[in-house]
Amino acid sequence: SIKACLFDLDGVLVDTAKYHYLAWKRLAEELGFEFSEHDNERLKGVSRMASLDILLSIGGIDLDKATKLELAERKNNWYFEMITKMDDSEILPGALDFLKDCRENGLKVALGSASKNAMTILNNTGLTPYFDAIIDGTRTTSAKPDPEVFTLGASELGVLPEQCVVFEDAEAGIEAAQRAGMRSVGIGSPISLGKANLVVASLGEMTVTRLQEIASV
Ligand code: B16
Ligand code: MG
Repeated sequence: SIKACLFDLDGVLVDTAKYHYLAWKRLAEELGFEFSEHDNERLKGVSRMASLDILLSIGGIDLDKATKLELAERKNNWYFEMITKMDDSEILPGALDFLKDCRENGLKVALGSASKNAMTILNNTGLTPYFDAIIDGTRTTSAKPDPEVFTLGASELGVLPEQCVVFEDAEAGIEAAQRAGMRSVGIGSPISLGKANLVVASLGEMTVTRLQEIASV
């Protein structure tokens, strides 16, 4: 049976994509090109430096490593300024209730995020106490679709991969779950997340009962 739930952060528990977008857009404008919300979809779930590479390819700009590190840091400073103002009103619909439901039913809960800013976001939204383990971008060396973030989460919780369900909004995250040998629930559209065991529009559609149903497939 299912013993643990592993949650992605951006797009599953909170919507920080809008802040990432504003900060990347500002950087693009300073570099002299437009960056649309449609372009921003390509950055979801992707690490900071990989995101910058995608952004620069959209602008047709080639830069050396040192300049790229400097630009990534500037983007992050703008982003950080925005997330320090976050509060619990920015938790996505159904997320808090489902986290509580998990804990009340004795399930272990972990975070599996690519973000190096995860702790700031969890603390500002008051979500930190809901987690038994927190694996974020400061603790991993390989990005999703590599399974590292989830494998580490399961081992820290003391559960087996087949006892875990991963909640993800990004295709790369669903692939990471599969490579880790875990079941997955996609949050968003069945078109892009079709490989998940179940796809829901938001965590508002999830219950622990529904979770155990996934375990039988
Ligand atoms: P940072 P997740 C990801 O969070 C975001 O979806 C992605 O857009 C971002 O580039 C990445 O974190 C790194 O974030 O710059 O804060 O380290 O979806 O894995 O929770
Ligand atoms: Mg995400």
